[in-house]
Amino acid sequence: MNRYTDDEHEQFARDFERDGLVVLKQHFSQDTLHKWQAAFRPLLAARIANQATAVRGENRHYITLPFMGLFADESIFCDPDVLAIVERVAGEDPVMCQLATDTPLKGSTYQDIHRDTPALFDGEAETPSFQLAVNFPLCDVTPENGPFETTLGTHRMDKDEAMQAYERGELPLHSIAMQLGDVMIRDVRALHRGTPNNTEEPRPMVVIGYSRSWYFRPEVQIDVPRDIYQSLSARGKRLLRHMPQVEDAAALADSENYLKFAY
Ligand SMILES: O=C(O)CCC(=O)C(=O)O
Repeated sequence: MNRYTDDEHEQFARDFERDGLVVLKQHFSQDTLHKWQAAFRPLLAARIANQATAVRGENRHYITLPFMGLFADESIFCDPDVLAIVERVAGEDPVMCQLATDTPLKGSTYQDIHRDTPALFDGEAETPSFQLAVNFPLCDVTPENGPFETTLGTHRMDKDEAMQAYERGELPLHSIAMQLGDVMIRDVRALHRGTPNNTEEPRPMVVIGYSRSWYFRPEVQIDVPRDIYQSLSARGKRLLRHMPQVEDAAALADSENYLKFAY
């Protein structure tokens, strides 16, 4: 059920157009996220032990989540408010192409400022959004455990111009503190970086990627077990329509193949 009205969705979309992101406070069930957190902990440990993560910097791991069990949760990836805002900024009938986590650990460092995707057309920065990340943490995010830092409004700027403005000190970085349950929707073209986690506890941040209906990102995918696909709602099936289907959950990869992140 929607938490927000159409007018409020419109307001979020306007804020998104200006800033390149919006945060929905206390949107997802903390109870559900505590379960994700408990399920993620052994997955993180196993992937690190097997060196089966994409390393995104010192002590910083990107891990695709298996699309099964509690991670294949329509209350999360089909959330009607999130999708209403996604559709307002990136067009109707989007596709879902990514379900993963970014986790800085103690000893992580500042990332270089980057974007997660190149411009759609060379030399044409001023295009509407085509690739969004929906982020939500599996813990509270504080100044101590590595908050995401981002510029505002650079999603609609030429990358070189944005970088030069940043280097001239004209574009401040905003540190996004979040509580468990908060959800951020962002355009991945905004200049941003990960920051150090100075605590003993990992700081997992889930990322769900939604693209414009016709946009294909070969560098990411979600392997969807066929029986799980069959059990989804019409909306869930439609979002995952371009994702490969695998015979069963045992066939889900336990290695990481997403390696090129920064543009
Ligand atoms: O996890 C974060 O805070 C940001 C990570 C990030 O931007 C990246 O790895 O590309």
